[in-house]
Amino acid sequence: MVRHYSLKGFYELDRTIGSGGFAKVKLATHIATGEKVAIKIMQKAQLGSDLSRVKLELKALQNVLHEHICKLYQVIETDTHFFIIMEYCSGGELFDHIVEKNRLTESESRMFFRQIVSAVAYLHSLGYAHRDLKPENILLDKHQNLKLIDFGLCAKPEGGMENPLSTSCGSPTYAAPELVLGKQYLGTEVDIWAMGVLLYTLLVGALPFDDDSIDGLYKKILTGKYEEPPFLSKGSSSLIKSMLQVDPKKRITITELLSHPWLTLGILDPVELKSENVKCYDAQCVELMASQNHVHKDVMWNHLKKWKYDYHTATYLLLLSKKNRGSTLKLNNSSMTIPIEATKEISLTKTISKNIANVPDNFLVENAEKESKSEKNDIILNTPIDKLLPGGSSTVSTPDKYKQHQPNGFLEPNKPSSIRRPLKRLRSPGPDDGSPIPAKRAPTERSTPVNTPDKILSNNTSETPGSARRVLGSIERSFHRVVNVLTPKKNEDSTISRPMVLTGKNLCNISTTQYRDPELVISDLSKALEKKGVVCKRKGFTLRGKLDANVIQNLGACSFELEICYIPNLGPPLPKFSNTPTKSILKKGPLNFDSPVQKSLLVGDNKGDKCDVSKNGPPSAVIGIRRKRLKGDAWCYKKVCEEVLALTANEVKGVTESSV
Ligand code: 6BB
Repeated sequence: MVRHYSLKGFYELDRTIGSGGFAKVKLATHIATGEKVAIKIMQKAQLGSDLSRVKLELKALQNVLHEHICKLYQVIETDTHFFIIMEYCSGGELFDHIVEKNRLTESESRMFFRQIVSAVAYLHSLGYAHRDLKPENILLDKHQNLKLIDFGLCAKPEGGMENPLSTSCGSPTYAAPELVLGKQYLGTEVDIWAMGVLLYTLLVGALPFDDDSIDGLYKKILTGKYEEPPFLSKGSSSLIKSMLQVDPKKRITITELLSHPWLTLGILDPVELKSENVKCYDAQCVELMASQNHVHKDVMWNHLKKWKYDYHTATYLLLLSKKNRGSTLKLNNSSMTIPIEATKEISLTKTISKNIANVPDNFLVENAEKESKSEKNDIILNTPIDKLLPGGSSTVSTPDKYKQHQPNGFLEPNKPSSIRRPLKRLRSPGPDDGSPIPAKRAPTERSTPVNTPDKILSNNTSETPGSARRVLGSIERSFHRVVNVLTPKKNEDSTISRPMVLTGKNLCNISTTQYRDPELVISDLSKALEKKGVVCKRKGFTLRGKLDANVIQNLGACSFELEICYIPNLGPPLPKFSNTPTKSILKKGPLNFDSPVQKSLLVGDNKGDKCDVSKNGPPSAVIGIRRKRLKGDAWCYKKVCEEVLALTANEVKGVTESSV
């Protein structure tokens, strides 16, 4: 475990709560206030051309303040790392929430969608287009408030939102037709289209446009035709239709959206786009901080009002949020304080180009988890926003070496992307849109004929899974939340002789089985997967599998983990072939959670215990299979797992019947 020197005394690092490509997101405690925060940690050496994306995100985050946009607290840059300290959203991804519920009701969708519209309208009013709106980029806090994240693809067109952009970017499944065609487009209009896709996924639990190949997907997007399930109300289907207009000029505008009848139904008020009022003077918070720092309150405020996004900014913003919640305000004396006068201001750009290297190397590495490049020479930089990018411009040209034309007209980097998942984020550099990032690699896909629309709503589950079109195939979007808590320590892996017992709120992304012998589960699972060409590595009671691109349909590569575990306290052991799932996410479809093998899917959050038991497990324990996505696009991965588990279920089911 790496202990980052620059965080020492300021933040207490906890487990990893998310990771994606170049960033690792850790849960941490802000020591002065005791508040939980999320710290996005990036190693500069791994950023490559994505460095400009990080800067773009930082610049945007320092400019925005809205209750439904994940708040930035502090930016720490060292010569090797970026640490971006942000609001902790304990509810995790909206995607997981949809997965958990299969699809949301009209009123819950409305409640969520109003928040999304409010945040996006606010961004548009500041001249930003998000350009990567999708449920994976929307998190939930503990009060069911949505928080938009990931501003790495946002654009602030010079001259305002009326100016067209030309960088094709974002996730293909949420891409508007004009993006697919590689035309110039308006940021506002593509965001509205993506919101249409988003609303559809909330209400239907599936994507409106989906295909196993990119070509097929694009063809569907260009027709603008999607299935309208009968359960959609008139209001919601007409709202979706108004957003999913192929002709961007016929698409509903953000202003019209704010007061759309479906969004105001039962609420009456139009959606508000006002920003949060937290950049104001709060006497109680300023005085508390002044006394902690032994300075006059005016000195304290003079420093705070510069909004340097240093530790003081973080403390102030966190105190304000505590105050808004009605908590007592106090500061922990044991936390590190930074002398206000001594706060350094060093330009990010200068730091990067000069690569400061003369600071003592005093970070600690505690065995295991060694990072490829150590965080040496830490220095906390308090970077004023106007110094983040030269001339304050967000336009950075893309190096030619990353430009590579794709058949679909998008541009992609030459290098394989370790950052993005398959079928994600296609970008082409444009001269005018403030997007510095070259397009991400889309999988090279065979062209497949466009199928007739998938029968997502049909009861026919016999063939290719209608449910593969469902959002809610349940496959472990949320597993990363619990990985550090639940996974046995590394040194236990090879010697572990029995599965772990998962209890309390750890019961997340788990399918229960009818098996009594964990050894049999793991060996049957591994045999079944092997038959399908998925070779798994076994470590203790965990199988780690990797799917190469195109093993299943035309899907991209992804990797996953399946861990055999005991689940106690579920009452008596399940009767043979019992058919009463505790909480089934997949109600139909190939995963067949109603089968004896994968009977129920339990969803919880990431707190709780995990402990060893005697070889046979607790008396009433059920053996479960916990699933975890390691890499891969959410949708793509879900499909892969549905396919894998559907096949596996059948295989293992046979064995189960003869072995239990
Ligand atoms: C953030 C977060 C904040 O996460 C992988 C990438 C804040 C994440 C979080 C969570 C799960 C459980 C509890 C809390 C700012 N930028 C990025 C952030 C990125 C990850 C989201 C999940 N997918 N809280 N959490 F993600």
